[in-house]
Amino acid sequence: MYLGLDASTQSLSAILIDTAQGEIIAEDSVNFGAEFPEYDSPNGFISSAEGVVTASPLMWLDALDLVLKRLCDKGIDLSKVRAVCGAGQQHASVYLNSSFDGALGRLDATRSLSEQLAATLSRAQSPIWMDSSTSEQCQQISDSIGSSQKVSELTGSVATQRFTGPQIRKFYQESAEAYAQTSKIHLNSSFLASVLAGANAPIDFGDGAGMNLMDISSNEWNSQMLQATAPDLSNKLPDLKNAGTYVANISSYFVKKYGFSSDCKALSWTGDNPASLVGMGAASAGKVVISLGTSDTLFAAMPESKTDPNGFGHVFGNPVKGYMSLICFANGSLARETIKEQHNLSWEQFEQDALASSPLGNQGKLAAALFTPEVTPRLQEAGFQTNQWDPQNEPVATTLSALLEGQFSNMKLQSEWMQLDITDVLLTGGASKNQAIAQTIADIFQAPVKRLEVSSSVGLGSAILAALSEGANYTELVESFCSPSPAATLPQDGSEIYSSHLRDHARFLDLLEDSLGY
Ligand code: XUL
Repeated sequence: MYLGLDASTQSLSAILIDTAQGEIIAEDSVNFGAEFPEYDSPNGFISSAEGVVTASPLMWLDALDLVLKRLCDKGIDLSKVRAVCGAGQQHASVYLNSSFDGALGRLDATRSLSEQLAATLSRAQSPIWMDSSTSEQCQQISDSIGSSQKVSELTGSVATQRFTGPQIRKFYQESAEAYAQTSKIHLNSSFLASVLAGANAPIDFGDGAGMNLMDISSNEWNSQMLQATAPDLSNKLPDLKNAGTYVANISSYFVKKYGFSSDCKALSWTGDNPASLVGMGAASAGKVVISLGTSDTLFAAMPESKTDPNGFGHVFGNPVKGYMSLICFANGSLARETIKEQHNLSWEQFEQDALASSPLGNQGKLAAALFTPEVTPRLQEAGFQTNQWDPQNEPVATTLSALLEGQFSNMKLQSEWMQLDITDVLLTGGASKNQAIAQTIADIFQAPVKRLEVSSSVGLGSAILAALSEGANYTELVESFCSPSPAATLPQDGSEIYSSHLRDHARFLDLLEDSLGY
């Protein structure tokens, strides 16, 4: 059996697979906001002034303890787990002092992880991917390297606000002393992998590429980028290795507390999007995935590294082979939820109203949901922006249509640099069950939309990486675990409407960029 963990923005989930039987044995999930009100993070993070968004690494540790306890309480025998792998929300960084290594080796199973590791943090909160407070640092890094184009050539992305390098630079500039006392900077993924292994785990090429620090062609830390970011950084970063690399046998804390075998292997983790690529069976080129989570993302495997000329898209390492392209939209599920709440709708009503809404193209009524600063394209937080129509004077269905068509028209437009030949769209993430969303995507991308049988492609991808580390065959695992459900949502016959709609939407976004761009 193999255990995959998914440490995302709002929850930590576990999935246990049996590769011999081709079966999922158990799944469980711990929601941070619901389980840990003491962290004051109802959606898994704390936003403060000036775009600063952080989360507590101790909350992630409490969730790790709780999700494993829940599996045990369900009667799952964790001694059968041969290897554990995982994936974390990308870009989030954890800052640790010199006591971290020793504390990892002495974890006492009668106490909690958070209690024992609290004193090892040199920074109480972790900046996460939703943070948009580092534009100055991005500019400084680009200037120091020469241009944003050069940064993109070196690292696969222009200097990007939510990426880890600019965050590290800001920490160094604002808290030089705490930075000096930091002996290790982990990502969410490598931090949790280290805790499981009881020793520092490497960062993988998928998550490493989301830092603006890794050379995308050699998969090594790039000395120019490290220098442009902060002093002495090479001594503070873990090694870079492939996801699923053996780190150590699982720490005795987990053996004693949750009954893992002392032979169970703790592996290096990856980021949630690279793991999702694996779990969707899309790690070989040819399939495009849309993941609907706190952020919406679109990604696809890419044999060779190709960068986005507009500077919004990214190239990450693909944990199975080669590269993946990705674009991320910050106004994903939380934006849909905001509109749903504003209109007092249940998700069923949201779905029905949006499905029964006005004709394709929404009669030219366009919108962009900007409930948090958007990263693709870069637009300030400005609420529900429309092309001069007032949602108050329209039926709710018009607003819902404008919301969904706006989100996915933007996604289609911003994915053009990838030059994807889209035959099918594979949908995953919490909102993928929503039929109105699937229909909108099918119409805008003019392609059939398919869903995976399993709900968490990130956890599944991690469990698959664990199985691959023991020599399993990816194609066979994809056949057993990643078959899309037979039913597809087909596009309605609206290709002409949508090509003119997309042109209108592109013009609308240009205007928004003039007034709200940052
Ligand atoms: C990707 C990104 C988000 C996070 C969400 O670049 O920032 O999709 O990975 O967890």
